[in-house]
Amino acid sequence: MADTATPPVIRRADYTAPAFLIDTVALEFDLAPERTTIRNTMRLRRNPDAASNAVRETHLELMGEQLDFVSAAIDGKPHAAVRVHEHGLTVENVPDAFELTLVGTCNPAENTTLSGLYVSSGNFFTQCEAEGFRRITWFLDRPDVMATYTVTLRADKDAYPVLLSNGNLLEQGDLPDGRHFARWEDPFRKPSYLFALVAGKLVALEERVTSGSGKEKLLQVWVEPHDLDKTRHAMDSLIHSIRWDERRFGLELDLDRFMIVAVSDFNMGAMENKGLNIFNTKYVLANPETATDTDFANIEAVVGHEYFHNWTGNRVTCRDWFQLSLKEGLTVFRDQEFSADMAAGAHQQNSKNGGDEAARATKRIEDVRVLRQMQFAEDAGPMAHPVRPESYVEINNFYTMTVYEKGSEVVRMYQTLFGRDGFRRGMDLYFKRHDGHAVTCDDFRMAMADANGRDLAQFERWYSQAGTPRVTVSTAYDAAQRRYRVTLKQGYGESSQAARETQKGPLLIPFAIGLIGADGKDLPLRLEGEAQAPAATTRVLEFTDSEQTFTFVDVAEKPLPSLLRNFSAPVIVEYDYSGDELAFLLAHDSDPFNRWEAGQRLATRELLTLADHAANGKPLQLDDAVVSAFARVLNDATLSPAFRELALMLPSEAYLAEQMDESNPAAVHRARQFLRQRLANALKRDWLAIYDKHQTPGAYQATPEDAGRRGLKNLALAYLAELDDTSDAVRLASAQYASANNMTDRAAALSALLTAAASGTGAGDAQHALDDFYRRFEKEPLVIDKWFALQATQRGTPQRPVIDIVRRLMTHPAFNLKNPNRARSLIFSFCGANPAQFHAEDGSGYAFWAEQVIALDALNPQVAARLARTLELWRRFTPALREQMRRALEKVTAQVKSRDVREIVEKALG
Ligand code: B3K
Ligand code: ZN
Repeated sequence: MADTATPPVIRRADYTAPAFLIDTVALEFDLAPERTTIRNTMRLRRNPDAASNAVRETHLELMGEQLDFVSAAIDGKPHAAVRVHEHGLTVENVPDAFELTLVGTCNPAENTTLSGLYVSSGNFFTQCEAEGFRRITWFLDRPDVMATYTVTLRADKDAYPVLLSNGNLLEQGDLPDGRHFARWEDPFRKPSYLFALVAGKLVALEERVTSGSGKEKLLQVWVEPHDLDKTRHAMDSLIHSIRWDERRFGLELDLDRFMIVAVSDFNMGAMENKGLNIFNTKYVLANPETATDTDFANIEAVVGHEYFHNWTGNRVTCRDWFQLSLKEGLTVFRDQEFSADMAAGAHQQNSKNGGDEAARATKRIEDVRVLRQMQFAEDAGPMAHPVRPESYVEINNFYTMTVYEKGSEVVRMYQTLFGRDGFRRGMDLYFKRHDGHAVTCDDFRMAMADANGRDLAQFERWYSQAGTPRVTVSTAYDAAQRRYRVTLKQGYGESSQAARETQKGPLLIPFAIGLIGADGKDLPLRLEGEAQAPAATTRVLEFTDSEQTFTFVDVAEKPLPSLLRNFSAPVIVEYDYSGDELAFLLAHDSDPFNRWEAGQRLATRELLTLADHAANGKPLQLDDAVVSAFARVLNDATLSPAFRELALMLPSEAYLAEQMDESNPAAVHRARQFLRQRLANALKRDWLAIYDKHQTPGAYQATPEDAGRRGLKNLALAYLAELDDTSDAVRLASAQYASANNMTDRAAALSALLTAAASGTGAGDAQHALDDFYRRFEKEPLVIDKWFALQATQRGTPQRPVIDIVRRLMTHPAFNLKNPNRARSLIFSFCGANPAQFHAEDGSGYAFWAEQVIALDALNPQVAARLARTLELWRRFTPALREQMRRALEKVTAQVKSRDVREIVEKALG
């Protein structure tokens, strides 16, 4: 970790099969916080498929980090020809097939990286993906080496009453000196990154379910005893996930037991270890008092995601880490579909076929929002890479929006091209061919191609091409001929440096389109050469050339095109809509995604003009037509509250800044504030009415319907807090804060009070609520995270900049840099989610950022590298900010030690 030399670059093209294979692994742990001993007995043999030069090697190279060597034996006899080095261990003079026993120790108590074996709240946990197993024992720690594991855990019985590992429990019992043991066996071959153990004082919510084929399964959600009252939702989500995978993909749980364990110190969301998923508490624990609607939805999505990995990732895994999207893109797609089906009522007995399309669309909109805000930005910066990267320095830096979210869009395009049934045929063939193996993205593509009788050679470019494609659309209507020509061109924008460098030729883009008549209804879609128009009024055009024209015939009137319906491909569409046309689409498009999209285009266009004026000191003005277009949606009772909330939510400041020629966070903030205040003041009566109408009296329910009502109601409250006169907002928010029976309403009320306080009124009410919130939830770390985050993302005033508040909170007794959730709640929230304050002209935000990256680098390189990324788009900012950001990056570059952070800052400055 503390290399000073430039770390090596790992390249996809250099892949070679391993020289040896490992068939079985027997691990014995003597767990103790400061010194855990691991005895690892492996059966190895030469790999018949290894390259010929490897066949002659008489030594074995194993990876290992931060381990102390104790002893080695081959076939039970001590073996002296062993050399331990910084990156692992070399065993000389090995036979063709043998049993190797290695004994070593590690120090879990001192392990602040949260990779490998570590201690959290006095309990033991592991995290092995991507390369943490080598911090537990020496191994061929690469995903194409798959073995079956038997694990024996020994520990003090009082301190560690629960001992868990992957698979099935074989036996457990007492040992002398107050110790006990448990022995686990995982019958499935797996790569080392899926190994896990947990030991400590934990309790479980248990449930037994019968799988599709009639086998009984034990499900457990393990938590610390005081959290048992927050496990029901995770358990329900797990049961729904199991049912959904059986129904939609015919995939059953393959173990007798499936465990989820929650831990409060965790680098990411959760981990799909075979049969023993380990989760950040944030994605397990929920009850109405402590968790918001968003938390409930996220828990369902993450529980689903990790469960779905059991087939897409575990049964079929990745040959090497360049193939990461093989499991991640596919599993994100699966969790998105699961959540969409759940929102559409798939879990209810009387669910209609396919469920409610509008509910599915809201989920789609939320996912696309994230993709465009985060992945498009990644693609425009120095970390841009294809879904299947070509090289990396530190693999943990490549668990990215591109690999996950764009990867999911790439998988979704197969379904868009072949339909649900065709996609299912491809999945079935994929498992038939590759179950139990470590494979590549090409293998998945070939399964989709072969199952559907298609040549998908061109589709490969989606995996190898970096950058966000741009599709430029032009149209022409010939009234006399009743023909409508749609011409599509594909290319890359100015900012897409990476794309221009790697350009491989045109992509196969499934481009969904509809045509809308003057009455707002869809027109029939008959393409030239077709005998008649198909029944569907959305068509997926297969756009495969750099430029292509599609001619619709029999078009009775000049249509308005609805382009890229349901966001059928991860591209930017450029088309010169007028403001009136966008308002029309916002009011009428039959594709709910594109209705929302029209509103976003309208708002973005308006906001960018306002930002430009703000940057150049010109007065800000707004066209009333924009306000009335939004007012119509807000008051359209045929639309679900959830949809109206999304439609009235303006594009984020970060997204808008990224659309400017030179990102100017202060100007964007002023522009967005101006529009919010205009919408607040002009629609005050509507907001008040919406607020009243969307109350959810009675017991809290985390249903999509109730969550939608709360979402719209709380959006109304947030707009009311923007009024010139905030007295209504302060009154409503104070009352809501005091009477709330759930965290969604309480946190929204607190946030509205903070907003109102920033404009000068109700500062006392805000402070009172903040103090009350802390006292009330002092014992709930996840809620205290919200308390920090709300303060870090608040608006701030010239007299009270948020950086001062953040610096003060860094010294709060509840702050702890070693806990990733806490670091994220305060530091990441400020640096990543409060652009106007973070990018303060005096550079105070950047100085703070540099300090925190350096401090985290010494504790936890993975978390530090994530924080380091918040400055990567520095070149795109105004000259004054750019210069200060460069200096902060240089300061960090000079001081950091981990290859994680170095890869990020060096690429940024590169
Ligand atoms: N596979 C893990 C992520 C591991 C990240 C390692 N740095 C969780 C997930 O995607 O399901
Ligand atoms: Zn995943």
